[in-house]
Amino acid sequence: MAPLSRRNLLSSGAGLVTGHALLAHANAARPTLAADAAPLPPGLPGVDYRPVVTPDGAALEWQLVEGVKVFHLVAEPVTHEFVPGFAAECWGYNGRVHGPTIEAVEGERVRIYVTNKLGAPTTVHWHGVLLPNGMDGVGGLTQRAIRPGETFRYEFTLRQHGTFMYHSHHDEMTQMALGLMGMIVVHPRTPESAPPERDYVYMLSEWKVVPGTRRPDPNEMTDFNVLTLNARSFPGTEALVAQRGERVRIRIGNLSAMDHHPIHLHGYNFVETATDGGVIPASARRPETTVLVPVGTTRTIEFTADALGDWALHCHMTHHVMNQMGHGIPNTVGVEVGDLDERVRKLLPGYMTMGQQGMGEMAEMGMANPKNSIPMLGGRGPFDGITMGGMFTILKVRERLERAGDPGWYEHPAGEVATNASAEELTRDGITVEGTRPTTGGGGHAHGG
Ligand SMILES: [Cu+2]
Repeated sequence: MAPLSRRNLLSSGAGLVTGHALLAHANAARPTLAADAAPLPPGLPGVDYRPVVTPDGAALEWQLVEGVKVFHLVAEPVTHEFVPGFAAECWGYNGRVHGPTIEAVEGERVRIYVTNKLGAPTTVHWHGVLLPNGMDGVGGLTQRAIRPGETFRYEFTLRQHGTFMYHSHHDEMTQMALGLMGMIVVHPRTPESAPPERDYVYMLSEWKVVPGTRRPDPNEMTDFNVLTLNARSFPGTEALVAQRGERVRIRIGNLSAMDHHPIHLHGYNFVETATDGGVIPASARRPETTVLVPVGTTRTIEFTADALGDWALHCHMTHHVMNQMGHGIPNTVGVEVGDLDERVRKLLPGYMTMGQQGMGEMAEMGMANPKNSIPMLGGRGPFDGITMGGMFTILKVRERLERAGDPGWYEHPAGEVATNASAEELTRDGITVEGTRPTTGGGGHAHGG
């Protein structure tokens, strides 16, 4: 049986097939590998699709061999940097954490070799991809595990389009905690509409790396302290960019061990257009400002970049926008420490009680960090310290992007930045403020672009 496509239906003289029959066809028994071997010609970038961008990541290279797109994944140990100054000994693919994005086109045949250069057996599961059972990559269930030093071949015809994932399906708890995962994007053979100008893809994940150590701890179940977008934490995350008026698509997969992530975009309403189960029918789409990405799923959102500025894009779980946060600590909010610091310093030089007014002050203090760790809170913004880290990045929309890469900070039109109210303004509007002193206006930070 050939892959389902309008072209096949028409050319096989089945043009009279009704929608009902079409569904029956799609739900027919999964073809075997041999029966599924009549693919469409391979799709080419720039001709059949516009490639996606994986911020802080890369695409997996391929070559054409007799009409088949051939990929090669190498599972191996990788020293990975989450943020400059903070790295860990992880497991990844082809020298990267996470693995490079596999990009292909509906209807084509792919052959993916997997070489195991780890010290442990592994497999690769193609999450969401409809394929013959024996290609599903579940260790013990659909194949024996790939032993260290072995190379296995996976081969199937892509019978759908959408956003999927790949990951180890052997000793999942350990191997996924160490980073063995990546994204898969399958472009439609005949798109319903013009592809968006910007097409980004993200993998969400979470790690436990005790400050001062270099090995993610796979035994952690709840207290993750490194939350990542494409395996990077803010301020190490690359910004997204768009020009005004462009259509933007963001595909988000989540293979965190234990958490779902509500990803929130500032400044926009967007529409959720697809899951890893397929395209959401137009009648079922709804406007959103936050998309919940449960673990083990992908969600795709789209919007038009019509608002200029630097817009935050982040997980809305507040502990997921902290870096290396420790949670087993006493609550010091509101504590009056008196001469405690002075007394403790006799025993521990440099000691400081922190957090009496929350964590924000720590972003400003510039305290020394333990070796191989990062401050809990963000980085410098154009006005102040940004008190968010972890699963946080910035969408930068500009009238015109002169060159590739980060365009710098947004230059706001005059008078369009919130700033301290002047005494004249307060008087004009009848606002009385007891016990504080209004400063004169113009307290906004003048910043360069
Ligand atoms: Cu989260």
